Amino acid sequence: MSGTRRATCASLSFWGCGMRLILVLGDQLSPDLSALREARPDDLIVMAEVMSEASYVPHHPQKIAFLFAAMRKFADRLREAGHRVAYATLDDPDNTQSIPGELLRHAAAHGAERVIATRSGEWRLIAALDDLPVPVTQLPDDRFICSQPEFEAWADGRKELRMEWFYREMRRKTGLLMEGDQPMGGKWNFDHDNRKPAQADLLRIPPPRFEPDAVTAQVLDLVEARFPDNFGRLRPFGYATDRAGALQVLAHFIDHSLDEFGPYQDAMLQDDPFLHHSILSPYINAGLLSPMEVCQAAADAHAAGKVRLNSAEGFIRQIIGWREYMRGIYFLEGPDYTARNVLGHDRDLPPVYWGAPTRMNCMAQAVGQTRDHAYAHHIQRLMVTGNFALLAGIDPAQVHEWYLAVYVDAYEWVEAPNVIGMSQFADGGVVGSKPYVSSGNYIAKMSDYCGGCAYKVTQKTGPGACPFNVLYWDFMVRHRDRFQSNPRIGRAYATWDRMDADKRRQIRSDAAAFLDRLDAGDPV
Ligand code: FAD
Ligand code: DLZ
Ligand code: SF4
Repeated sequence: MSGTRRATCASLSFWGCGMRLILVLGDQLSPDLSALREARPDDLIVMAEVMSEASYVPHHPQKIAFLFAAMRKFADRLREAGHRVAYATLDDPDNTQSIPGELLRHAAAHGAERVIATRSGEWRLIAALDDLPVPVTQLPDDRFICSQPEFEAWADGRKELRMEWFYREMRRKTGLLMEGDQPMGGKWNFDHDNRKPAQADLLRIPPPRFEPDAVTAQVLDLVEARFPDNFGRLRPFGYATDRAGALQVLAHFIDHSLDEFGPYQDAMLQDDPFLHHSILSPYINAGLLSPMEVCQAAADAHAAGKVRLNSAEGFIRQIIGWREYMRGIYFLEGPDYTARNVLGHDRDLPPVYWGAPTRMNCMAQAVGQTRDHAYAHHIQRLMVTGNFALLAGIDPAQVHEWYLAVYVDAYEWVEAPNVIGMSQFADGGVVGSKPYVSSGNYIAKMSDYCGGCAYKVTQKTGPGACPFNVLYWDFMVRHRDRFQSNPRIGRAYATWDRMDADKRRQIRSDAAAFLDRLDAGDPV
């Protein structure tokens, strides 16, 4: 090495002068990734499509295709920017089919002295990299608004963590929708203006779909051949797979859907999977869009008078509030979080989650669109499939694996707090102060599903009664000790206690009969 080179190298980094491997994972497709910011011209960037990542849960084929296509295009952009990139396709004969294996293969081939990575969004990969027999530096993932030390400092000493307080900190930190130190419009949260059911006959412009180009078409053939049995339809595939496409989805959302997002964000409609939702989570989570640019676009649209405040605020809260909060909780709570099960639920996930025919129209709608698009919106995930799993007492670890597998935006850092915490209350109240459970009433109010259902939502007992009606009370009674003093749902027990004793017996026996059918694998 020349004297000049040695001097340059010493001034560039304290990690030595030898060649390093820079790891870029499938959900780290951001040019300003912390690991990429460290890249020197002679470093080798390693990207790999590997079976270990593609099969640790049975991912939806569209999720695998989206990531592989986006990874291939991102690798091309890195090469165009002058980087050296070693990219292994899934069918490359030299591919060792795991991230550690690929790093070791390239370390041996190139004599690399160190691996530089951005910390993964899943504990298992962080541990796998820590265990590598070559030195590894795992840098913080700073594509978030709140760093982990900042979240931990915020959480430190609080008796309970609540998103709403955290969210206010993030509003102050980002300055989004702020007037000085006060929230725009005089309130932090405009949810009381939201939560309206949607009308089926209104014209809604669906999100843009993208015809597969040559790269995506090749990936689709690969995924079709290698993952033929995974739950979910691969085609038609319409996700964007690069930043330019993701920016188009963002612009389309801001122009056509954001204004109505607030009022209708909790609504559900038959055969309308997207309503006014943004469908931006796959792109933000994979790194094609940054959370701040998405929120800034929403705030700018409000400032330009194109979007009402309750919609801009509601949307921004989901991202700088919930999304950041969930990530903070995942890393705060540690690797055992996904094994939590405070309610002791142990029923197997029933076949209806994998598309078995069902007479429950709400479940058929939510699971059907999950199969078709690898997508369901928040209320379907929470109040249909999540609510049903919780009421039926399904093992939260199996519920967690299902959500991690079937959604195009699912990575453990965001999926687990939503499922184990918010949806299944398996963490005992770390994420939310009450379980999100409801009878069929909520679904009837927020959707048009019940009209087309074989069950009757107004019927409380008997063979035709909506299963959510009997399961709701069964759940409440089974967990009375835990919830009767909960200020947010404890009052329900007064209603139960006032009910006629025969009706209570009937509800419990209907619930038991329904759960027996579920366990037997009978259609429900
Ligand atoms: P929109 O409704 O348009 O919302 C805008 C954005 O806000 C989203 O793109 C997302 O980035 C963010 N957001 C909204 N709610 C949440 C939330 N609770 N947590 C984190 N971010 C949020 N989101 C994921 O990104 N990955 C998951 O694996 C995931 N699993 C979930 C599982 C359950 C049981 C529940 C109840 C929610 C889950 N969510 C998950 C949150 C939410 O459902 C999705 O972010 C949202 O449906 C994505 O669709 P969208 O982009 O159209 O969102
Ligand atoms: C989800 C996923 C899949 C299906 N395949 C790959 C892959 O082949 N290579 C890769 O680098 N990443 C993949 N990913 C994303 C990782 O699983 C993700 O980085 C971790 O789950 C951490 O969020
Ligand atoms: Fe779902 Fe019950 Fe309505 Fe049927 S009646 S769609 S099961 S809530």
